[in-house]
Amino acid sequence: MSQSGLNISKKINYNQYKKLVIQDFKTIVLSRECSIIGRREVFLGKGKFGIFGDGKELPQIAMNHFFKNGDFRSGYYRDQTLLMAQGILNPENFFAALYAHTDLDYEPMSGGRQMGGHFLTKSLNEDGTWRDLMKQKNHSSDVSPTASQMPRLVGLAQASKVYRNIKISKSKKFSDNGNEIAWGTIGNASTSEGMFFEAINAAGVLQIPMIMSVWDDEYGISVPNDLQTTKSSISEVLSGFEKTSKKDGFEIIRVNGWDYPALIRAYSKAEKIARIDHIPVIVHVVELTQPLGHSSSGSHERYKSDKRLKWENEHDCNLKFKDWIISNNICDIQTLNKIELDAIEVARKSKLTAWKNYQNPIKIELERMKTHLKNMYEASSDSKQIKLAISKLNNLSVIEYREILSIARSLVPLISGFNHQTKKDFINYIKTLSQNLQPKFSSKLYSKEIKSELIKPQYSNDSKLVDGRIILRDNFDYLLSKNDKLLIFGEDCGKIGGVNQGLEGLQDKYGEIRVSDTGIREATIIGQGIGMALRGLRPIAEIQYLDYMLYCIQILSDDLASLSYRTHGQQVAPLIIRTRGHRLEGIWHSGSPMGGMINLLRGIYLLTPRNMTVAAGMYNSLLKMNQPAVVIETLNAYRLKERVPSNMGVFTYPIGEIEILKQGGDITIISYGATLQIVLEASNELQKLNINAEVIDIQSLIPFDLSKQIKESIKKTNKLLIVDEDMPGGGSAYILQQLLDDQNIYNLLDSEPKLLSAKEHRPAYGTDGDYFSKPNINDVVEEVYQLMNEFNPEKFPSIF
Ligand SMILES: Cc1ncc(C[n+]2csc(CCOP(=O)(O)OP(=O)(O)O)c2C)c(N)n1
Ligand SMILES: [Mg+2]
Repeated sequence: MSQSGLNISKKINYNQYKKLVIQDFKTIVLSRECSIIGRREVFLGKGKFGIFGDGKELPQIAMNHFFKNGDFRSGYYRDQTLLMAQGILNPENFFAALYAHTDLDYEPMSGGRQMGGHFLTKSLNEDGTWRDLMKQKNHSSDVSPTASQMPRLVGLAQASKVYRNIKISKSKKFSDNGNEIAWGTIGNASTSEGMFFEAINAAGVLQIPMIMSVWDDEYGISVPNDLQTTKSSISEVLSGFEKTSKKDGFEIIRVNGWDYPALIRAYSKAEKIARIDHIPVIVHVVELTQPLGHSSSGSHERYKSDKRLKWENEHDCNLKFKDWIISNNICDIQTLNKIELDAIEVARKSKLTAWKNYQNPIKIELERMKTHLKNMYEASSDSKQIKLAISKLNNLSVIEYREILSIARSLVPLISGFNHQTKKDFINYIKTLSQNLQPKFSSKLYSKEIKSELIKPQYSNDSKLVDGRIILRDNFDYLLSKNDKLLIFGEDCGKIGGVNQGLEGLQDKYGEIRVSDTGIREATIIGQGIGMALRGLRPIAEIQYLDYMLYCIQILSDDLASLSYRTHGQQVAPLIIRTRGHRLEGIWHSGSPMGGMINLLRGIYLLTPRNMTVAAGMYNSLLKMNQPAVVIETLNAYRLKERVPSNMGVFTYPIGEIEILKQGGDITIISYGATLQIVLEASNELQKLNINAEVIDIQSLIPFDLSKQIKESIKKTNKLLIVDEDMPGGGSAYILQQLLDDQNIYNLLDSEPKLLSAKEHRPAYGTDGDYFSKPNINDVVEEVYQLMNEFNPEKFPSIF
């Protein structure tokens, strides 16, 4: 049927149509009421910050009619109406998020970890197995940094193309022949970000089913469109991406955000094109407003003219929808007014219930704490401080765990002289409460751990010595043959099989979907990986060189690294990032920005295999887990000779375990990646000087030495040198911190722990540039010798 353009997939009669329109009206007014009350709650101090979907309700309710089970959204903080329409977010959940309720039963999006307006749906069951994503509408977990939803959107849409074009076993939970759409939403101003343009270009090249809606309210906080976008119009700017009869591209639709029938027509058209033909679509939704301003911080009256504010009042999409319903005789004004009043009541009650649910467990702890204090007060002769603490607890204006614990913990040192069973109970209570609460804020940084095992590479008597890259290639070949969900892609990965030939011939063997070339666009290469991993595939995304990780470090950090944590483990993207690094030549080709990666990528494993057999073993281990990881292959090892294992694809290296490469009793030298070769050579030199060094390959920076084996070595040698080609205070500082904090090595050392790293600048070009920029054999030998000299000058007299 086509009532005023409403053209949803099922045929319906006029009465059903009217019902549907009225239901839409109910949803948008309820959503609006939640925003209004939410903003007030923040002003009352009950929430820290509020950002809401007011002014964007109508396009979302229209979009909802075409959003099917199996589809995915990758959007931003304005999308509450869509989730409400889909029954995924109710007003109580909405307010629970505003209060940061830590219980997932009440705040199912992130258990209070994300600020409100950041949504998701569960992709995993409690036991870590996949839910049936085809039986639900899916929302990939929102992030705050503007446009960071874009890279992942490309991957979510690309997954449909993969599922349509190749046969994949056990894929029923993820796709029905690739008919799923990835729905993107973004604010007009956020389209100024580079990632937006990168993602649009990638989607146009890939021709994938993505519908990109731009909610255009003409502002990005206070900055108007003429300062954001050329020609002040993103659809005009993007017109070069439009498809023609001869060339693939985007369908571009422009529509007013207050015009319900036009919106329905726009999304109906967009859906068909994207779902059936896999043509990407941009829907530029213009003439939207922000009735409550950008967020709870500040008001838009500060930067919008009276004329603009008047225009916004008149073009409020909810108001225009109401007018349209009345003028088309779909419903009378009294009924609509009643719906609005009911919405206010529902929102108000939901707010009260959500607040009560949030406060109840805290109040229980408050009472328990008071009881402990009371018991101590009664047992103590000098009880002034306890009395003061009780009075503070009695007079709290806000009841939160912080206040309760902080008052109690501040009291502890003040009553150090008081010894009584009641005090022991009090201290135990503080400990138990803290232990119970901490995981609510700190758990699930990493995916559920599956302990990896060591299946040693086996070698036949006649096993050949080959270039390391052959081992990688043959291992990938085996993996691709056994795991039909595995895809490998990146710059130069397809046709030529990788810049170091680790994928040689594999595109010919497995086709252009499974082993593919991409454009030079690191952020969306990662986005392809994240999105496809969220839809059940096993992507390996290649970043050509370690130095270029900087181009995608933001998305790795903000999206992938935080995914398990921010979703409370309800979503995972087991993406493997393959890259190569250490010790090439020059400023942009031999950096080892490990410190930066270690600090920015917590949540992602960071692995540094010293050769290609270890690298292959790590890939084999990772593919058994659900944990994202970066594997840095050692650049100068592709052409070093390694023996060919007979159990290719099967052998594994345990993740987070060190390997002792040389036994010794005088000093422990630890390193990883390319510097290991230098350390090994240096240890041979040291042997000639009667110094027997134990050389340890860390192999895995995150996680770090899970079995705490380095400590055992230091117990024996009592001396430590860390060799790292990162800058001073980078990777080496992290390694020492791990050893001090987690392995308690301080008391085991007979002398100061030494850190040998590169110079502070990026490495200079050429052989001499390398020698003078990064630690070399002489540096290692001299550093160790000096340490031995300080320890035993008689045996090791000064050499300088
Ligand atoms: C990378 C980054 N820079 C700045 C911000 C702060 N910020 C949050 S929202 C916003 C404006 C976004 O405007 P727009 O994309 O038009 O969306 P709207 O809020 O108007 O719906 C800004 C600057 C951010 N979240 N991320
Ligand atoms: Mg805007």
